[in-house]
Amino acid sequence: MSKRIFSGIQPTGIIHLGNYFGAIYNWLELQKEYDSIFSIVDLHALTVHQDPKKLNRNIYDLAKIYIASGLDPKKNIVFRQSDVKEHVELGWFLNCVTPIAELERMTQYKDKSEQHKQNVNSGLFTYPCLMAADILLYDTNVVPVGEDQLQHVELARTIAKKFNNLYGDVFILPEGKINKVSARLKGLDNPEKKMSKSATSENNYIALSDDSDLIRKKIKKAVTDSGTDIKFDPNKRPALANLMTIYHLVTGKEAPEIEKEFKGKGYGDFKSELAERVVEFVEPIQKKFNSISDKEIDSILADGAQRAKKLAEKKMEQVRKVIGL
Ligand code: AQP
Repeated sequence: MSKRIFSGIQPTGIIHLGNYFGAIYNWLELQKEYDSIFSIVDLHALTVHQDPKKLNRNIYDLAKIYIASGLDPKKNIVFRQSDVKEHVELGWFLNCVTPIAELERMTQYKDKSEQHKQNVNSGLFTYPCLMAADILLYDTNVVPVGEDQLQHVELARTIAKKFNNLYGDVFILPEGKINKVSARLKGLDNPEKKMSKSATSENNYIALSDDSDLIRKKIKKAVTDSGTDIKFDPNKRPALANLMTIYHLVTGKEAPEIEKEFKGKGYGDFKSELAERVVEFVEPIQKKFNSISDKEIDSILADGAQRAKKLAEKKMEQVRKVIGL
């Protein structure tokens, strides 16, 4: 039996290059080898207030991005988290075995409660239990994520161990998997921090939906370090290294080749070229995105939900039984 992967993205409106290269890009390779489940994790999105109409639209758009990027909804399960109620049920059971101290250690909780001071809700705090449920519900072996989510996957593993110790061998212990090159793309306006959709300025990220002019504008505005030549040095020149990583991801060229290509040239030339390569990279995805109808998405998500539910129901029967319910 091939091993299983599970991963998801929140439908919060923007999918940036960090999400794409940290997650989807890796899924495209992994789907060839693994039994794969890709979710639109809409329940997670609710930890920050969402406009209901926009949320609904964002769910469709994220599904379109999955398909436009090349995920195969026939071979894999592509579904919406809220269509399978077992996630919430298992999430509750896992809440009841997860020590508060473990949740308090989560850096994302610390960061987000700082960012959303007016809405530090308990969902934000227990988010990792729901994420553990997403993963454990499907006997997942491997969870491909960006670096920021690795801590949550490790916690899912800890929770699974804790549950197994209490109730017997119910859950497979999942492992996180990151792509070292793209696990943490940095903000274009701040190379000290990850590229983030909740950044205060939209110049922080390039969204997959950005048009060519906006991409050019954002890359032109991207901060650079001191120095003028094009040299890959993440420690001394993190901003340039981040831009060179993006160049590598969209062209496949390695750093020495990029350095050679821009020998004798400066930041301006490099940035113009990078902008064109990024535009070229996102255009086919945007084209495919625009060709997919909401009706097609309805049918993909209905099929995915049915297949995911089958697996989830079976697992939950086992879980309820060992718990004594
Ligand atoms: N900057 C990043 N570089 C590489 N991977 C990243 N991911 C997120 N940011 C980067 C990965 O994208 C996947 C989906 O993430 P999510 O929808 O759960 O959102 P997130 O992790 O909370 O990060 P975002 O998208 O930037 O949102 P905010 O601003 O809310 O933190 C995950 O695999 C994630 O690791």
